[in-house]
Amino acid sequence: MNKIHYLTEVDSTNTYAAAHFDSLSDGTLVLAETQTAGHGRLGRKWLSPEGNIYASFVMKDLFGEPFHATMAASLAVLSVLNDLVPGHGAYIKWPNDIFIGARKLSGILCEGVLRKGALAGIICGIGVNVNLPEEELTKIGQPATSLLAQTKCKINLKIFAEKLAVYLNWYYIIGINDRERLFSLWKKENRIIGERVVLLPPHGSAYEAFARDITGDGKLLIEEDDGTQKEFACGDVKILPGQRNGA
Ligand code: BT5
Repeated sequence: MNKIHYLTEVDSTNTYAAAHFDSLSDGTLVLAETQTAGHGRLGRKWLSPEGNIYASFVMKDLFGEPFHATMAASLAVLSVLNDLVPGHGAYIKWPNDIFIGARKLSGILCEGVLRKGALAGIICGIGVNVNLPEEELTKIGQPATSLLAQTKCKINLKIFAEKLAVYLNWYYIIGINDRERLFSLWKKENRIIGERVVLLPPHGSAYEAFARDITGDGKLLIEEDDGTQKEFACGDVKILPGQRNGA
């Protein structure tokens, strides 16, 4: 039986789940109708009006790095889309996004919970734009989309959330038992290998390179124009359309 903890309004489901980590059982999904302080990476804001999914999944089994939790969450969102939105065309965009075309549909933020200075668990935050109308999407600072904008159909959020809880637990179990399998399932759904990309490190300026591979610990292997290969561990990536090079 999957556990869903329903909230109406909250500051952030991630903040709530971290604050209640000890009393929430492993595999619980905290779900809110709206967030007043939804956040992304590096303190960025996550726009959180009613009509979307704002959820945080509690993982107490430390089966890998926080990045493995992101993998499980991305695959769970894609599985829900496969069930509810035939022909959705969504894909994973390294490191933590789900896109349709060049627009962001969903973002994932996994945060560690510390106890006595050691990692005790991971809170896996998931935002999905489900029934957000076009006029709300324009308030987001980058190209974004929703399932409503894509299909012109409203989706029942309760059904979405229930399926999400099932698939999160499913990929969590896969991760606990077979991390390699989780990684290969996740890697297959990425659409970045062979693409020309702009890399934006958290500190420093943007530069272009080709994305060549994703390493087993979730880093992007890039090739610069002089042929040097290196790992890109964190930051933002933009795929440049029409410049694929499979070499
Ligand atoms: C993310 O951050 O993509 C992770 C977002 C995680 C949100 C969930 S909601 C439930 C849980 N509780 C939280 O407080 N957070 C998690 P990042 O890669 O840093 O992207 C943030 C950027 O996405 C923003 O700067 C905007 O440009 C854009 N953005 C904000 N709201 C958006 C939305 N609703 N849809 C699409 N893009 C959005």
